[in-house]
Amino acid sequence: MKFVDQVRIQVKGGDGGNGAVAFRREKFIDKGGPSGGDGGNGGSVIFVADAQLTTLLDFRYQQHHFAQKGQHGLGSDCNGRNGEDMVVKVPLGTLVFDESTGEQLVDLSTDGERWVAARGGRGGLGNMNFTTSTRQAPRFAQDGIPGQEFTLTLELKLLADVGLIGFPNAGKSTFVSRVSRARPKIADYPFTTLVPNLGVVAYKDKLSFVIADIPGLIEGASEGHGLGHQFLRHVERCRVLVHLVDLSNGEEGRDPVKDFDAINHELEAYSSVLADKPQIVVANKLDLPHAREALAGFTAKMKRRHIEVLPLSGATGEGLPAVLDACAKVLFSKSKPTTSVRTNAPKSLTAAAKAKAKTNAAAAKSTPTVARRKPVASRLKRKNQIKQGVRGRKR
Ligand SMILES: Nc1nc2c(ncn2[C@@H]2O[C@H](COP(=O)(O)OP(=O)(O)OP(=O)(O)O)[C@@H](O)[C@H]2O)c(=O)[nH]1
Ligand SMILES: [Mg+2]
Repeated sequence: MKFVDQVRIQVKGGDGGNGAVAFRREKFIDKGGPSGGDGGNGGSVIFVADAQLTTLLDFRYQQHHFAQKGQHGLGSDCNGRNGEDMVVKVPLGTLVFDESTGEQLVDLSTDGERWVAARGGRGGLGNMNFTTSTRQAPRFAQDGIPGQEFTLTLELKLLADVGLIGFPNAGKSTFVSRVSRARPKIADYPFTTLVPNLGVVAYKDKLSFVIADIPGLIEGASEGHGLGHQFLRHVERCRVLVHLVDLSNGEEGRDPVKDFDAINHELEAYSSVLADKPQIVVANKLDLPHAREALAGFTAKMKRRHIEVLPLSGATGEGLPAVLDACAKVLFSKSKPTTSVRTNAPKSLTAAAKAKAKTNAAAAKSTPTVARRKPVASRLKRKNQIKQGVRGRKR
């Protein structure tokens, strides 16, 4: 299935129905009085967070979401029917932004959470509401109010507890397939994983957590190399990162410490929030003899930085329980994480990368509160007119 994590859509609440101008006419009832009913209210567009959805793909094909209009008022004191609300399901972790201002309006991060994206307009009053002692036959009624209309940008940031990071081919997808029932594609060429995958890990004592496998990072990802670092947004909300380092790379002349630093450099370039997350450093592919030989050297170098290294072989499963325990310790224990946490910040960030990181960090820190839209002047004017009395169509 195609993975889409950013879309632009238009939402509109239904217009309120107009009030009716009508008079009672019956045999032997002369001048029966006004009997125009009220218009029905327009339906609203309501977003509901749904844990079953994982992509915004549907919104690529359906970009306009218009709720039903209210029915106009009728004669014989009959009110118009209200328009039905339109319920739009969005994946858990969807952020909604106002397209014109760029303001974050809501963060739908709880299953079943509802948010009214565009309110429907109120129906107008029929002429039967406007009789007074001196105005017994009002020949006017109120118009319905138009529904709200907005252009919104939806952005998906998957909600996972643990994020997997590392170079391509580090064994991230293999790890996810070993610890969960997720079956991502695994192959011995870089960039096998093109979109994020989620897996649910059933840990001990009925505890479980969600793990996210994202496409591999390479040096210069923040400048767009490889698949870039756009997928890092999906591990931005994780509480702990598992950093897989492929120790078998030494055969190709690569230094695992340099690999480790390169990935952290990319995290730093993306956002300081991400770079400061607790990291569990895992040395992978230890079933291979040259990887096992490299372990002692890598562990010693990391120890000098006060970073603990957990040995693992994703292929044989050796060391898996210890990695899961380390994740669970951060996720479920109230005490501060004691697992290996990166302590050395990379030094040589370019000025552009620093500026980018700053903006990303600010965006990540922004509180996900429901912001209220500022009323538009024309809408306020219309509201006041209605409050003050009748703004009707003379008929
Ligand atoms: N020997 C050995 N091979 C492994 C191990 N883990 C993964 N591999 C192999 O390494 C290759 C890459 O594994 P993936 O799990 O696809 O790596 P990835 O990090 O998801 O790679 P991308 O999706 O490209 O970023 C595959 O051929 C795996 O079979 C391991 O522990 N030992
Ligand atoms: Mg993969």
